Amino acid sequence: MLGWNGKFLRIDLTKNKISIDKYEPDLAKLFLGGRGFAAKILWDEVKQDVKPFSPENKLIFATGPLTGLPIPSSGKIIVASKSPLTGGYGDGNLGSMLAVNLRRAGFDFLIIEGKFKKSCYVNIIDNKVEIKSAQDLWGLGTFETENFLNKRHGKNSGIALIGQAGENLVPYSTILSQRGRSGGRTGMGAVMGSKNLKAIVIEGKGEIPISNKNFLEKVSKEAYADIRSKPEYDLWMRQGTMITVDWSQENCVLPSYNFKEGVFEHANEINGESMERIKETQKGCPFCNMICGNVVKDSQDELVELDYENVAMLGSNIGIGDLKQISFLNRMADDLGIDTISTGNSIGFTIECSQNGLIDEKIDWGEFEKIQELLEKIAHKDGLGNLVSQGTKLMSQKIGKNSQNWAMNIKGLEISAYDCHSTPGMALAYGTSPIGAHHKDAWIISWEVNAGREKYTPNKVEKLIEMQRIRGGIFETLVTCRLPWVELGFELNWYEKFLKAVTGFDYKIDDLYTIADRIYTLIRSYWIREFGFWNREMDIPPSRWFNEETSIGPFKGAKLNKTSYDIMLDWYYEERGWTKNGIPKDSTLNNLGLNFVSKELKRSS
Ligand code: PTT
Ligand code: SF4
Repeated sequence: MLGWNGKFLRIDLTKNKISIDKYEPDLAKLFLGGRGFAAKILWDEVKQDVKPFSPENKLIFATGPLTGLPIPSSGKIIVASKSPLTGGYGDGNLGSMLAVNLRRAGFDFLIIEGKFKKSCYVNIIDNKVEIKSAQDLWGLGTFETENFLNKRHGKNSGIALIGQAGENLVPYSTILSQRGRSGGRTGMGAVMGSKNLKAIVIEGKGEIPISNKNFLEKVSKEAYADIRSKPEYDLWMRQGTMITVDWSQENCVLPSYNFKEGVFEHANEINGESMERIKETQKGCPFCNMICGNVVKDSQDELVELDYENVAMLGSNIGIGDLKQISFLNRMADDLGIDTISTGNSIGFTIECSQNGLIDEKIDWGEFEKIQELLEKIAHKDGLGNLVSQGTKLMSQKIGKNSQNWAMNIKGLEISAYDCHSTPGMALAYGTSPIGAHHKDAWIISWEVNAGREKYTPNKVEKLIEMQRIRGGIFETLVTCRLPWVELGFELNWYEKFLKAVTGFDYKIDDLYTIADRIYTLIRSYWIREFGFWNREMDIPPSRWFNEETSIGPFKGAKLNKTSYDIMLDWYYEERGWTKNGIPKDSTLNNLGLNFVSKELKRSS
C-alpha cells in the first residue's frame, strides 16, 4: 500500500504499554487519512459512555497520504478526540514538524489512551518509544517548555505540547507547536492535560514509501513554481491571513462587540498594513513556500505570530483597537495554550453580562488591563476566570436570563471571526460544521458576498456542500494545508497528480468527494450517538443574528430570517440524505458503506 505506512502507534499511558500495529487497508481505502482515520477510530473505540476527560477517551494524531512529503504545505496533522467543549466529535489541524516526523518514524497515526500516574511527556524516536517525566515542565508555559525540549531533543524534533490551560482542563485549550502554531480549538489541549501528558516529541528518520519518486519530484517542482507565480503571492507573503481584516471590514463581517456589528471603528489600526509596520520576520509550517506566520513585536517588545482570527477575536470583538495590545493577548494565549477564538468570544460575552448587570464584576469593551488579567485567570480557572473558562454555552446556562441569545456558539463551539447578520450561507456553514461553529469546513462567505449575499437560495446550499467536501473533506484527509488553494487559487487537480505519484492510484476529485461525504455522515452519526437524540435546533446559530439588527455600516439594519434559514437547512439535509431532523437515513448510510452505523443509531435515536 504505497503512500501510506500502513502502521500506527498506540500508547496506553495507564498500562505503560506501547504497541505498533498494522491497520486494515480498507481504512485507507474508505477514509483516506487524517480526519477520516480519526472519525472511524473514535466511532469504533470511544463510545457513548466515555467522558471526554476519562482515561478511556482517546487522543488521536492522524496524518494523510500526502503529509510530510515534499509537496506544497504538507506539514500538517489532525488532532482529534471526543471534545470536552462540545461533547461531540472534535478536531483541529496543526502545522508542525511533528506531522513530518510521525510519518518518517513509520506511522500514519498515533492513538494515545489512558492516563499516566504523574506528569509525563512521550518521546518517539522511530519505533522506540519512551514515557519520560515532565515534573519539571508541568506548570510552565508553552514557550519555555518547547525551548527546553528543543534543547534536549534537538532542533529537528517535532514537538506538540500544552500550556497551563491544558493542564488545568480548560475545555477550549489547544495543542501548540513551533511557537505560533495552534491546533484543536475543540479542547484537544485539555484532553492531553487530562492524561497528564505535557508534550509529545518525535524524531523520525525513515523514508515514507511512495509509488513514483521521479514523478513526485517533477510534479512538486512544478507545483512550487506555480504557487510562486500566482498574482496574489506577493501580497500574501507580506500579510498572510491578515489581509482578511480589510476584506471583512469592507464586507461588514468583521465581528465587533461580541458579534453585535460587522464593522469596527478601529479596523484601520489593526489591519494587514498596520501589521506590516510592526512586522519583524515570518515563519511557517514544514514544506511551505508561502509561509504566513507574521512575527511582530507586541506591547512588551516580545515576538509573537499574528493571524486574522486572533486579531478579530482578541481585537474588534472585544473592543480593542491597538494592534500591539492585541499581539500581547495573542502571545499570552499561545503561551498559556488556549484558543483565541473561544477566549475572545467568552470575554465578549462576559463584558455584555457585566453591562447587563448579570455578574458582579465590572468589565467594559477595550479595557486592556482587565482583559489581560481575565485571560490569565481563565487559564488558571481562578475567580471570574473559572466561570469564563467554561465557554459561552455553559456560562449562559449558568447565568440564565436570556443570555443564551448572545452566547455566540453553535453546539458549544464558539463562532469564529465572521459576523453573519447579512450572510445566511455562512450562518448555515457554521450551523452545519461537523465540529461546531468553525469556518474551516466551509468559508462560503467570500463567494456569498458576490453571489447575492442576502438571498436564501438552493445554490448557496450546493456551494456550501461543495466547500465542505473540499475543505473539511479533501484537505483534512490528505492532510495538507488548504491555503494554497483558498488564497492563491492553486488548482485542485494538482492533488490528483500528487496522489497518483504518491499512491499509484488514479483518484479523481469526485472519488474524494465520496470519501468526504462518508466522513461527514459518520461524524454526524457520532454526535447523534453521543447525545442519544438529535434535532434541528442543534444546527441553528444563536438568536442574536435573527433578532438583533446591526446598527452601523452599509448593512445597517441587517438580520437573518429564521423561516428562510430553516428552509435552507431543509435543503441541506435533503442534499446530504439526512432526515428533516438532521439524522442520516439508512439508505444514505448504506450507499456510503456505513452499514455498521445503522444499528447503533437505531439504538440511540
Ligand atoms: C484554527 C484556528 C485558527 S484558523 C486561528 S487563526 W486561521 C487561530 N489560531 C490560534 C493561534 O494562533 N493561537 C491560539 N492560542 N489560538 C488560536 N486559535 C485559532 O485557531 C493555522 C493556519 C490557519 S491560521 C488557517 S485559517 C488554516 N487552517 C487550516 C485548516 O483548518 N485545515 C487545513 N487543512 N489547512 C489549514 N491551513 C491554515 O492553517 P484549529 P496552525 Mg490551526 C497562533 O487549529 O483547531 O483548526 O483552529 O493550525 O498550524 O496554527 O495553522 O486565520
Ligand atoms: Fe502553514 Fe501558512 Fe504555509 Fe499553510 S500557508 S502551510 S498555515 S505557513
